[in-house]
Amino acid sequence: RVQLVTEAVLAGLGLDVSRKRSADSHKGSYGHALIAAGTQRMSGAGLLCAKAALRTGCGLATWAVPASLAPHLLGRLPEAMLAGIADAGHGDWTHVAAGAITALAAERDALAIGPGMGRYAEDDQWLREIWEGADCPLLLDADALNMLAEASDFASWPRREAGTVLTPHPGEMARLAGTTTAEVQKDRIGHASRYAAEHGVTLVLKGARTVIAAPDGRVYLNPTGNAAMAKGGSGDVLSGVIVSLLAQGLSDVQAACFGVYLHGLAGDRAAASRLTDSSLLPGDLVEHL
Ligand code: NPW
Ligand code: AMP
Ligand code: MG
Repeated sequence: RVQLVTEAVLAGLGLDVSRKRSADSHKGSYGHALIAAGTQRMSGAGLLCAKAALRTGCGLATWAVPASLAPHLLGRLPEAMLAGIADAGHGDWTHVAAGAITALAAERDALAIGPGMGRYAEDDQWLREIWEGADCPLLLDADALNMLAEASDFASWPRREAGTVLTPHPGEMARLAGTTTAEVQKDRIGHASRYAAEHGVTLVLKGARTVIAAPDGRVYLNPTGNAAMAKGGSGDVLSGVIVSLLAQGLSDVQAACFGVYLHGLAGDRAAASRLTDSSLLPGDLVEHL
């Protein structure tokens, strides 16, 4: 049965959406998110993701980038910690050791990987090392999904104990499922729910009326959001929102449903604050979280 995401449904998932921070809480009470995202060419994706994570309430965020890119990002997001990971000197993720990411993840509460990472040949085993090595909840988006789509042995990867959330747009879903964007759009619920059940992940199929499919067969449709959000960077913001909720201790299904709902609501409020729905920037979504 397909359910529309409402505040009542979120409450049914065990979420208190009007929860306040308790007066004696501190940054350690709200989790530490790790965001491995961005390259020379697409540092904005990492910036949007990390900023959205902090705006969604995690207590700490570390933004991991290839080391040679780090000096160019100093001061861009002062609230986030910047972790430069040894690279080949070009500001991209080639030659960045997967073990360096899992080592950072071991000290943190959730990991998002993929936005603005770029695509490299034969990198699916690199992703597998992270899939198996990171024992915190994991969110895969954008180029991490493209890596996953290259992994012919994905069916034999071990099930992760901590939650796993995948956030493909229809183009990325088509690559994962080995089909076309048009076929995905013809049966969005079918594609999302089959993939989630087959691979034991929570799958968020983005686009107007985002579908959230849980590994146990539950399916949700999100009513918030609008076409003003159809601009490069909106998805990078969503990854930050969801990883922040995972770091705060929400389960994969809770974080996916609440995150998609909040992201769309921020988009609705941001769009209402503009004169036209053409002028919205994904950065505005972050300010309306
Ligand atoms: P078509 O053409 O319809 O078959 P890609 P990307 C489809 C980073 N970014 N409904 C559509 O396919 C990302 O994080 C960095 C239907 C479209 O042509 C990634 O790392 C930014 N179809 C990287 O760029 C800002 C839809 O997918 C194709 C659809 C590449 O990501 C931008 C494009 O997908 C960007 O976020 C929908 N709702 N949505 C930055 N400022 O740093 C997508 N499609 O080839 O995977 O490229 O999504 O731009
Ligand atoms: P991405 O393609 O990765 O940048 O993700 C785009 C984000 O914007 C996803 O969260 C989509 O659900 C959202 N989005 C894009 N277009 C629309 C739309 N027409 N209605 C609602 N949400 C949208
Ligand atoms: Mg995207």
